[in-house]
Amino acid sequence: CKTAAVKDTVAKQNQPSLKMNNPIITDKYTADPAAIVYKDKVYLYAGHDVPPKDVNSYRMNEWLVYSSSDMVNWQEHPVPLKPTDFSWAKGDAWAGQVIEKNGKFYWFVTVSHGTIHGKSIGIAVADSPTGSFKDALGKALITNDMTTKTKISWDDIDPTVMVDDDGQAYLIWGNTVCNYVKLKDNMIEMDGPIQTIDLPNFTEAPWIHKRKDWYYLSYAYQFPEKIAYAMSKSITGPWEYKGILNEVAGNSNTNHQAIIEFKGKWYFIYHNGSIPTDGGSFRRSVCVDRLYYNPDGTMKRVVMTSE
Ligand code: FUB
Repeated sequence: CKTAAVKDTVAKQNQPSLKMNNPIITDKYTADPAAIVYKDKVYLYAGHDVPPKDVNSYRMNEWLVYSSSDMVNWQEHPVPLKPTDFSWAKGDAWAGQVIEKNGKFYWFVTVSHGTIHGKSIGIAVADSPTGSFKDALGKALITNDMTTKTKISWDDIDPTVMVDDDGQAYLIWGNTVCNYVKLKDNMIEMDGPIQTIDLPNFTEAPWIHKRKDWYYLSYAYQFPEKIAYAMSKSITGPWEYKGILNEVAGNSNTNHQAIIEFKGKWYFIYHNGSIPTDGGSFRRSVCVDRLYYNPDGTMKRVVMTSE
């Protein structure tokens, strides 16, 4: 069969493969992974899916943090942040990303705003990658009334952040429309107008990373979500679409990726709904698989451990 042959070819290209024991966390449902490498460890941040039995909608009341020295054994740390740590928010621990700058850890997160319609992006800060994190700004950085292009309540979600080689920080986020804005040196204020990036079938979950002299902008594509990506020589574009990086991950309509290099290897961190009994779109689980590049800098399609 043609599909099997293609999969076999991709698997061979991606050798040697590592047994990752996916999903990597099985005692809790974890979603929307983000990760950073700091001092020989990986810190993994995730939302905690906790819908009551028979409820099929997002219920996420806190974020979780784990660390690992080998990408296989993960240590859970105390809960580092909750939406209730933002006095202006009313709940919903949706996706975010932590970035380190000058010894401070800034966590850009999605929450529901208490008084402004829809989702907002807030920032928490800590002196350690495991927290505890505190509201850095005392208000939301991005609110739905700043970007009302699609009129949906969840169009300002899923922040990803990068500090470019010249020290300029950028925030990228969105659902349906992908937005970006420069950040001031203090990391907690915008520095210029909000602009948009045109990406085919952009749904949500942008993740920015750099390897050699290429910038990569991966994102959730269509729905149910695959992960696709574009490449550019500049973080401000122009972006060239490069195709699908990851197929729909088992039993979950959403996918959400983080891409990191750790000890010379690249990893694709994502979620699926693969825990037997009640795993699914609202009870998700973080997984890790290896990521490989082609000589021209494009990324090979990720072979999920479950394939
Ligand atoms: O977990 C809530 C939302 O589902 C995230 O913000 C999206 O990326 C999708 O994973």
